[in-house]
Amino acid sequence: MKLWIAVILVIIFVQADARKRQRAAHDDVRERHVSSHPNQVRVGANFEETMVAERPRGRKTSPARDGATPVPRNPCDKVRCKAGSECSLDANNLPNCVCIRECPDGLSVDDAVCGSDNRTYASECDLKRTKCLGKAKKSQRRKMKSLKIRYLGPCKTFTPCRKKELREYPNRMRVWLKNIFLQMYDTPLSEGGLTDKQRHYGRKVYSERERLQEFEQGADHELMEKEFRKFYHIYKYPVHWKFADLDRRPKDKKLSKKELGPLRAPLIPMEHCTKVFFKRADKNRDGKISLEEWGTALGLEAGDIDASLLV
Ligand SMILES: [Ca+2]
Repeated sequence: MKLWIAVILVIIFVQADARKRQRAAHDDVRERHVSSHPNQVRVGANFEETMVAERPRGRKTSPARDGATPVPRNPCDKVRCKAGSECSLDANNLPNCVCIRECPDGLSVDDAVCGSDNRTYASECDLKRTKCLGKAKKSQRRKMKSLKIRYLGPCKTFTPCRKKELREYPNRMRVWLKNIFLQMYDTPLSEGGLTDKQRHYGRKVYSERERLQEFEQGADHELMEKEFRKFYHIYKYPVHWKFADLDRRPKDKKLSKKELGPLRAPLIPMEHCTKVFFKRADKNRDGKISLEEWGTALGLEAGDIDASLLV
């Protein structure tokens, strides 16, 4: 009897051991199958679920955090379109530059610009969009190619520039340049402020700022002239700084009409002598303002016009 009990116990043990080995072998095979596809994490029974859980291999998608579906990168992200156009995806999901479909609305009169065609546009975007659409039409292409911003604000009729006003113009311009320079001095470089070199060259303008008189619109010309003579060497640097700031493409110590654009655009509606001033400044009539012409028009002595200050 005891012998039979012993035999039965041995059989049960052997069967249990065999089942255990079988399970272990099966798990091992499953594990090896999964690990042979290192980019796959099994999360479900069907193919779709497995693919969703696939780890990102490249940088085509944003990483899936918290198990969320990765967001594919927009093909337009790295496309830069010309002014007046924007990137759009075609039927094949390929990026294309097309004319801006809609400019922001609900703008104020301050956003309006006057175009070189003497038409008022609701915004800079509106002008550039019109130019883009016009260039696409053969009949308008030529005309539209030259369309640009003449000045900021709605188009208006200017009274003629009188001789006296033109004579006083450099004084107002110098004060304006000095004020912009001081504003930039306090602005961080990351927000368009000055470089260390520019701050170094203009440190005297900044340290003496409290001594410089502020002039309201319509200030007496004689007073402004007197102030300029008294602080001549302070006013000298902002004149050079602005020239260097505008002289960008190409950096050739000459200001083309295009380079002068960012200065003229806000100045023209405020100062109706701006156009005549720049025309007169161009002594040799080559359509560009050299550093000498710029400095002379703004009242600097020939010996004080210094290219080494163009930083
Ligand atoms: Ca230039």
